[in-house]
Amino acid sequence: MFSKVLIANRGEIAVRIMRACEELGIATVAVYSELDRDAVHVKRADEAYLLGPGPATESYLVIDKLIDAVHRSEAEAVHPGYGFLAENAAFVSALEQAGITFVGPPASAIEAMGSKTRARELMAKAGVPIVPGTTEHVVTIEDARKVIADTIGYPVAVKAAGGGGGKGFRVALDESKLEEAFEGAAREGEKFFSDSTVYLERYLPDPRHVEVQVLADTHGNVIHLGERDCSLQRRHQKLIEESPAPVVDDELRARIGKIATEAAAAVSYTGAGTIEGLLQDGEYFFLEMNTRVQVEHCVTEMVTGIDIVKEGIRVAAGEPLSISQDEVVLRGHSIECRINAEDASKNFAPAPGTIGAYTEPGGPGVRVDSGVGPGSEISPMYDPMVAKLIVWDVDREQATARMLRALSEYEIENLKTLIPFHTAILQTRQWHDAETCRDLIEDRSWLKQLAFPKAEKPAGDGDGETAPEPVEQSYTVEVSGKRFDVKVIGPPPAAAGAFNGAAPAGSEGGMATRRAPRRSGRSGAGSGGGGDTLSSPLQGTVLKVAVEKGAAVEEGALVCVIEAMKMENEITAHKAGTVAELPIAVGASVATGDTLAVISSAGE
Ligand code: MV4
Repeated sequence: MFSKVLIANRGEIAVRIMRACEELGIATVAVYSELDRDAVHVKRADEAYLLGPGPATESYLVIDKLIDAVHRSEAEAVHPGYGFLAENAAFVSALEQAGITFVGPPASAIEAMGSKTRARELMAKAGVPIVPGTTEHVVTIEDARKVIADTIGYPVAVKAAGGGGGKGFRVALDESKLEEAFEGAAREGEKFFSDSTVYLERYLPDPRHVEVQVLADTHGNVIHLGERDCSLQRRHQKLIEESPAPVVDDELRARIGKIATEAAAAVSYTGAGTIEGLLQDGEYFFLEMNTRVQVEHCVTEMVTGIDIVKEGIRVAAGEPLSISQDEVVLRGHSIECRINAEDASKNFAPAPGTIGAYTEPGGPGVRVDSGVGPGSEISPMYDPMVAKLIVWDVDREQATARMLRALSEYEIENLKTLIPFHTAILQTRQWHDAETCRDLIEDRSWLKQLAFPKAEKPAGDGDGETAPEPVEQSYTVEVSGKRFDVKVIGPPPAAAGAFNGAAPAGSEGGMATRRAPRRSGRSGAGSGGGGDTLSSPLQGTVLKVAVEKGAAVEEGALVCVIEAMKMENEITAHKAGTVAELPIAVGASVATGDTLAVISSAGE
């Protein structure tokens, strides 16, 4: 087994991996960006190394900097988590060349599954059922018309070959919509993956997203841990996941489990991976393989009792899996809600900010995987998912009740999160009946049920002001990019800001915590507060302006689309009225807090 592992990630997944390492007796090494100096994952690790400035392209995505941190820390292996470099074959090859073990599959398996057309071809050859369509690129629209006419038929899904997770995915219901779909998918493929090639699939009208967890070792063992249902998505972002899938019985589970292990074996897979597929009328079709540990792995852990992250580390160290297929038993039901810093009532706009008071739920059957705590800053620069709330109970109905109880216990002050959204969704009839939720989120009927957020406490609640004078003070210092915690014994410094402004480590310990000033002018229930100004919740580029100056808008109407972090964010009117000012144009850059529009109420 390894003695030291570097975790090339941040947030909740970095903490999750560190927990597994600690249980295996492995020392942990964190890496961090300048924005993450005080992040939970950094404090948690045994050692930490600075990578660079905030943008991931200057920190978490820089292969050379990561390899340098591995050498300096003398870690033997790197765990990539999900996102960032987790599915980057070039990273895995670079580690291989440097003699560092990658906790994950071989580069060849990542590459094989990275190209969706290649994956479809390989799977078809291995006898794995794929969604009917092409296994080769469709170069021109004329070619597309011909294949559709000859074999696939309408409606058709046009997907980018470099895609996955819904990026570069368009649907053409009939021939008149084909050109738009074809060009849209190609454009998105070029933008996100520098690959404009597309392929075609029959569009399944109302499938369930069912994925199978697999584990494989280097001794030829490939097993599956049952399935997860991730049908509740918004624009291809999963929001709620559960295991087992409500519509999968033992017979179907054995069938899709066999499909999944055969798919993994076909690419000589090792480690933890997921076969994503669509289930329609009892038929299962391979969609793609995710060659990493996924966000939603926790629900499988809850119903199987198997620690997927630990198994992945064991396999990377050359050990055999600790369980065989016969020993995998599903028990009860587990649900996961993603706790994102997003405002569901504003079209899921990112809602970065600084957390005030913070209390995680507890009690029987409740698990929280988080990467934040009181005072944590949620930057618009990274993934908005700050935590996952996972519950287990004996069946789906009781797990739902337990989740609602846990959501009500979760207190995250000063930050808009999806907690009210989850609370509303889990009380709908559609959730109760385990419907596919196809239109549930888009039709916004759940909006009516959104609970009003608790009113903010008045500022200046005196935290720390009367704290006794400490005689022992901890600081964090960085020496040549390596992080050290130091203890200074003596009278406290006169003001914060000593040591180049480093914040006292463990500031829970009595000293005043530096809290960001509470935002004023945002009173009441938080739905815009009655002001006319619609401010940008994020930094980005205006892609589209959907209203004109002088126009009347309804509350919730689309005002503009802002691209940030390669995501398109719809910004909607916070109130009904007339667009009095509109100081934005397509292509313009906007900063967080900039005025996008001024909407004056009718009659003003
Ligand atoms: C599909 C599909 C229908 N037909 N492919 C792709 C990425 C993943 N986020 C879902 N994707 C879909 N691919 C074909 N050929 C429908 C979806 C889909 C979906 C499927 C199940 C449950 C919810 C879904 C939400 C959006 C899209």
